[in-house]
Amino acid sequence: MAKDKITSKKEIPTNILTGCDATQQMLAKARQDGVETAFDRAANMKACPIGADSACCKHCAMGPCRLNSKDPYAKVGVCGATIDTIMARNFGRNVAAGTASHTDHGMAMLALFREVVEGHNKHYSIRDPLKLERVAESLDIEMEGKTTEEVAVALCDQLEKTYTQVEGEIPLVKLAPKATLETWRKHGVVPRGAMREVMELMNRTHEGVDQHYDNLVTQCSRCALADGWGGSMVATIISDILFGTPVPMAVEMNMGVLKKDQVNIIVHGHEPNLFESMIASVNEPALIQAAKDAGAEGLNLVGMCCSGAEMMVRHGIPHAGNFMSVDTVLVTGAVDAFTVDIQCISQGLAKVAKCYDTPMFTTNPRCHIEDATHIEFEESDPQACTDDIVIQGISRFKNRTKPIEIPPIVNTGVHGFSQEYIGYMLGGSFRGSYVPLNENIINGRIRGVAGVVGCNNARVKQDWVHVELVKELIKNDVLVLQTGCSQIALAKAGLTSPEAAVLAGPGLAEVCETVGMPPVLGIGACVDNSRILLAATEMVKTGGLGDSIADLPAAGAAPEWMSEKAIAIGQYFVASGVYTIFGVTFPIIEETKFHKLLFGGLEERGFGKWGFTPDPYEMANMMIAHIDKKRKQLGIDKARERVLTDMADRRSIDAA
Ligand code: SF4
Ligand code: MSK
Repeated sequence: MAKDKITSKKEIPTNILTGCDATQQMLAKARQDGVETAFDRAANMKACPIGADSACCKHCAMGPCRLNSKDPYAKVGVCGATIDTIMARNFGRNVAAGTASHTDHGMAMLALFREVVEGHNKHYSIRDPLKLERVAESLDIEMEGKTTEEVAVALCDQLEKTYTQVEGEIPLVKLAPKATLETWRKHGVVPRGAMREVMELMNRTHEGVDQHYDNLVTQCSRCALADGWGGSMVATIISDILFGTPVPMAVEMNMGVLKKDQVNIIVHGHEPNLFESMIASVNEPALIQAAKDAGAEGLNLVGMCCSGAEMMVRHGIPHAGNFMSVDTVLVTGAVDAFTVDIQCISQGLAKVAKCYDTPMFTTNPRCHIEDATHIEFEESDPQACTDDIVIQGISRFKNRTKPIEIPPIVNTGVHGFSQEYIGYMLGGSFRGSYVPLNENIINGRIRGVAGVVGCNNARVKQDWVHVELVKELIKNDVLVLQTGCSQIALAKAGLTSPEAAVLAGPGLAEVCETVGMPPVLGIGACVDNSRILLAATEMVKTGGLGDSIADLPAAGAAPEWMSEKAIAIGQYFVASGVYTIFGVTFPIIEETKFHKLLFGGLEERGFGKWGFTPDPYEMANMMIAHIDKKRKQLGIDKARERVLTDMADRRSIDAA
């Protein structure tokens, strides 16, 4: 199902490669400078069609075996593996890798949390004790007579089971709607612990172990749920408790946030603790003075990708761009220190950084890159690393040799709609409630809810699929929740500001204008997709929209996905009951048994299902048709008479 758009060896016009104006300008400069980017490599290296169909197995040394014939059932691997087994095993390894990435991130956050709450690390503290209490209460942790620290230690013990437990159910699944949990129990997919699920999936995808695609998909679901309702959810919870739960704030976005007369420091990756420390470093008076002594106006800290997404929703730190803009931001010549931690740090960045004399720093023991300087980030002395990087950035500023060109584009959006804040925003600041959201869905002003998330991919026009899809959805009164690089695409297109309500359909626009919110709600990084699961859970628990997540008039999409984490996320949304559509390509052959299971069979069992199309308009139609199907099943397909809700009505809804 591969749909490569960029396959020519010719120099492709930059406006075909990206919908981001700043990236276009910098791509043109890169070409003048003779610097190669990921866009060039994608144009000159066609994706392997056999791999794109997932028709290749290299799980043992009798292969690699390629089942590339017109009839996928005409051949089997040397061991006899069928196309369904091979595709399911490949898919399973994607799910295992994606789950491992999120859970390793979450486990690192939990280890820091334990150090803090046990008093061994004084550099961090609990910034959101209310969130701590809320989560502890939801997990039935006894709080009576306990200090905040004692509750935190008890919570830490509970959450650790998410990773290390070998039997039983991970703790956070009890937050899911009862009917959703019952579906999981019925089909044996409630995760025990993430380590166990990843380990078992890796074993079962080994040569000669699990050779039934259906049984493999069951373990894919169990493993992915250990990510969505486990590793990822814990990472978000701990980040909120330690660094604060996001609330909406205006954020500047795009490459114009770089400043020619300042020392520009970029942080790119995924873990918030490095970035938090960098914030402390750029606010050190001695370092600010050092920057001024070097002739700079000051220190300018800027985020990219998901590190940036976390920091803009907590601190309003400016954001320079998403995954496919990271090469080109270096082409500005304005980046004085380029700092990374883990995930989505492409190796090619080191070469581009070198071309512009930008020092690139890796900081995490899990991610070293040849040609980058490694300065290990130690949580026991965090600023040792980040101060050093700032000092080296100042030195690069002082000795700048390359001409600087910064695209003069800055967009402003409002981001930081955590699932808690959505309740406060719609239901009142004293007692958050999803009742008004549900009411507006039931009365038809809001047709349904869509999660549009995920990456950029060098094989499609950057940002274009995200933006066109979301425009179609909001035009049809679908409220859109966003994470990761997708929300950055929409922010650059100006759709995360309240003024974008004019692009929404009349019902959604009315709600947005009443509340003062954008029709597109940016809620965090890609690891924060668990916030969407919890928002969906709140909608179910609030009532009137069915008993399980699968009943909701909702759908999800990752229109420009590229990473294995995206596959894990997609599978945990599908297993949670959500119709989830991917763009670009999907590693599967249509009309095989494995395809029929993923794209239909799972839904018949009470889960969600997968969908695929590279076309944003078709994707919107598929999502809206699904939302309408769910509205019909719920009996809310006939638009209700629209009645303005006054305060008395609001109080009676709240009291219900
Ligand atoms: Fe080929 Fe089977 Fe080995 Fe895969 S496991 S490479 S299909 S022989
Ligand atoms: S950074 S996983 S490209 S969203 Fe999270 Fe962006 Fe996708 Fe990486």
